Amino acid sequence: MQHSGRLKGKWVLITGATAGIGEAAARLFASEGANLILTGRRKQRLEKLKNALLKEGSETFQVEIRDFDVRNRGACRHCAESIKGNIDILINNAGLASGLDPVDSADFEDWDRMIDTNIKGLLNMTRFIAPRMRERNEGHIINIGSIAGHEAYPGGSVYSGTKHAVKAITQAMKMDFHGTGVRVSAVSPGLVETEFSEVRFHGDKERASQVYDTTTPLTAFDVAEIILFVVTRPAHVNIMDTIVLPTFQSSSTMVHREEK
Ligand code: NDP
Ligand code: 8X3
Repeated sequence: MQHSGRLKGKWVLITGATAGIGEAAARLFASEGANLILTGRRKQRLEKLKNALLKEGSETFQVEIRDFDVRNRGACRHCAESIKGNIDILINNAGLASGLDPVDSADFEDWDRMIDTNIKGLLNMTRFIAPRMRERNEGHIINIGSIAGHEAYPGGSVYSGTKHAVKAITQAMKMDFHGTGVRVSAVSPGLVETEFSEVRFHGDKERASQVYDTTTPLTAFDVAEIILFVVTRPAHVNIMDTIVLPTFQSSSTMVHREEK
């Protein structure tokens, strides 16, 4: 892995680094020389990723892992307290959609899972990491939103509601840090081929693959590159949000599909 070193010496905490966008960001940020704290519930995946990054990369960056559930506030606090140094960049990426059912028949557990992870998990991590950013008068918080945070679609009432909340939280957080050097941004992608749909359809791989197979979605790396762009702007530049769609997607419900 070639280091260009733009993030050399920076400490970056990525939630949900065991798959998809979080994992791609970990790989890309490692290639920029960042020190990483990678989190997620699946410990074995974190260990595997850590070993792969350290093997491929030079010895000039460090990788730490923490396995916990962002819905568990105590575990989030414990993670933050276990970090001795300063976090320069917090990427609140852990999140999911669970189900695609209309509001009158959707599953209550799906709702709780999305609300507790996408909203409260993001808030938990921010609450425990951000105070030290304020103290130091620097830091950057990136919240992974979605096109679903800018528009709604049938079956997406709660997922879309959580991502609209991420948008509102990002705007208010920016105001909370008004006048400081702490930056707050969102990155809001459309369709990205990750484990997202498999999780949404409760492990139904065939249904999940149908979401991506007849179109050309974004890759997790595409989104990681956008995150990298956002965090590598000069200190006086704060990108508030970036909506990034595949060329074949024009809204949440308009996806151009062709048999491949
Ligand atoms: P993946 O399912 O591939 O990855 C999700 C990550 O979140 C995993 O690392 C998972 O880790 C972690 N995660 C989920 N729940 C929890 C939890 N309770 N505690 C800790 N970690 C958790 O999906 P994506 O990479 O696509 O999703 C990443 C983010 O991007 C999400 O916020 C999603 O809403 C957003 N997004 C995705 C889009 C898409 O089309 N894929 C489009 C727009 C936004 P583990 O299971 O090990 O805990
Ligand atoms: C994921 C994109 O359109 O499937 O946030 O909700 S979508």
